[in-house]
Amino acid sequence: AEEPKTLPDYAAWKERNALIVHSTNTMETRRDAIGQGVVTPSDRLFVRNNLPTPPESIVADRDAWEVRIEGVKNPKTMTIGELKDIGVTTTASVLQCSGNGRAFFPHGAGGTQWSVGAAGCVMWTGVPLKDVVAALGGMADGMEYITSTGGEELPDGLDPKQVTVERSVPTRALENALLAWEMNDEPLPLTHGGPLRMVVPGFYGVNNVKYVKQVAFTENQTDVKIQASSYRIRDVGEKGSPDQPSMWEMNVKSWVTSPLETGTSGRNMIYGVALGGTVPLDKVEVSIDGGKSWKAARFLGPDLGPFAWRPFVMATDLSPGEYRIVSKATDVEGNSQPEGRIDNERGYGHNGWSDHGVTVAVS
Ligand code: MSS
Repeated sequence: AEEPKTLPDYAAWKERNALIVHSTNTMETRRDAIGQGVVTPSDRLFVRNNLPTPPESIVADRDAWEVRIEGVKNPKTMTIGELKDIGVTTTASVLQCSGNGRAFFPHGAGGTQWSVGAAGCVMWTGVPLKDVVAALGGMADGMEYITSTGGEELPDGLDPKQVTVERSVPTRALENALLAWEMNDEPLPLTHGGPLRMVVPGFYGVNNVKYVKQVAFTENQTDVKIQASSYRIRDVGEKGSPDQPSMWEMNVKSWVTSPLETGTSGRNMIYGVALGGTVPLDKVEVSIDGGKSWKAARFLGPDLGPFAWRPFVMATDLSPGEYRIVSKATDVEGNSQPEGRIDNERGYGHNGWSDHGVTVAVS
């Protein structure tokens, strides 16, 4: 199908030329629009919605938005205004869809055919979730998960269990999680979950629940479909089920952003971005011969912490010819990107360096 010329209304403020529009609910950043900065400009950030976006009216009076906090000693419904009195922090973290890189799976994994652009690095501002928990007397006994519920109105006639966006993450995520009302120094756009969003640094996109209306500490994971059977890693052909790994912490990953197709002989700067998920990065290496030999790249710009991505650059002299340029990131625990992909039914979590490379013709 041909790409629509215009953006859907709820995302009309975005930079059309920076995006590949897959559908009304899915847009990714073009590889050539990722740029060399640490923070992804909001108007270039990808979008992924499982349901129609709520109406603009929910961001009319932001401080009045209510979120129910359950599974603490003193459960309470709180407004954003009240949350703002508890505390505030800013965290840079990568937002990346679980299916980023799905287009590279040869078995035709179902779902949006994301290439590399279902990811961006964002500055989130909000209250640390652990401060909210402390203000409400601490977590209730025996709780193992943080379960966040999205505030979408459900389309008529659909079974809530099938469509509600509700995600559980293990309570180890409490250390860094925040309830965010700002993104990149501006009020959180409705498109990205305004007025309030659960942000779980280092965890895949789906866990960062938008327009969050309830945060519950729970003994078990929610049994809604998006948790129980979707976003589960399993072999090709298998159905999803709760015993399979859920898309929680992101893995170490990188990709080249420039040059992409053609280059001119002589000095070339090879740019890209790398992320470590929840583990800080140690290094990025770049190869111009498809992985036969590697050279260290240099990180660019400030280090905004373990959850941010790091742009990198490597200078190299190229003579006319064709080059397969690939990058490979390694974190401080020694985890490196694998060469290949790990085939799985829905094409999740792809961080193989080979598929993410680019072929550049230099003249
Ligand atoms: N939330 C809500 N509420 N809803 C929906 O749909 N989605 C997910 C997250 N959250 C949702 C939510 C996903 S899936 C993702 S990626 C993300 O989000 C995205 O974001 P943005 O802002 O970009 O749109 Mo995959 O893993």
